[in-house]
Amino acid sequence: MSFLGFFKKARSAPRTAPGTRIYAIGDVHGRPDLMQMMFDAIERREDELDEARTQIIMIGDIVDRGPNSRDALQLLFDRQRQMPNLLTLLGNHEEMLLRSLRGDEAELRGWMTVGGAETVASFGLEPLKPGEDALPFVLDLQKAVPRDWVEWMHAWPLMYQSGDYFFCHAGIKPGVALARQHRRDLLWAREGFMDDERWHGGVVVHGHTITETVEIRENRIGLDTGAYRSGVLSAACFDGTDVDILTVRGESG
Ligand SMILES: [Mn+2]
Repeated sequence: MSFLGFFKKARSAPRTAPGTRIYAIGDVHGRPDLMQMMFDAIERREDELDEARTQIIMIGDIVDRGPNSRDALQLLFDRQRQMPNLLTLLGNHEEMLLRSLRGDEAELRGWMTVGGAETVASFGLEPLKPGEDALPFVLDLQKAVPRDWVEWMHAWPLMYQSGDYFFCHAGIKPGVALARQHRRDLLWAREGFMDDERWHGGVVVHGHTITETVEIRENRIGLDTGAYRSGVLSAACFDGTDVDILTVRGESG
């Protein structure tokens, strides 16, 4: 065994920051029913445990594709007020929503084709049709989405770190230090990341790319089980060196 190989093997098991338990929840995509089920499942587990040291992280992509993004945001917004230990990371779909709200027409037209149409419908709007004038639509959208929700979403961070775990929506660019990752990679990474086997300096916990079950590798953990169409929302609980998987099941989309 090479010297380097020895060190690779000998690296101790990844762990959370001392005394911290973290639940990370995968892409919700317009399924408040499943989000509610997951909060209930976590609460049942936490009943006899110390809530003060528990952090809950939504991995991003609360909106789009699924049937009820408006109610998903409402549920999360209300929860956030009761739970200071709930943190939502920005997903690429929130990025598209926020850019569309600012009047970026190219972004808006692209967003309509990747799940944004379902989101605007959940806010009571007709999706923008190709060739239709974008400006009146943007003004309607700005009226439909509550201003305090927009400010709240603008404040969602791109990443969160605890001990050896690095949480972000999509992934990272391998070969670049975790602290130096670009916004675009954190929100959109897929090719070049999913199959990379290098150690990234932390275990990257992410959503964004759908897998049938939670995918646990040495250097990354994928949580997106395609809730909007599978009816399966997944989460992982990290506590010291322990990792547990939680899933809730509802109707498939
Ligand atoms: Mn997603």
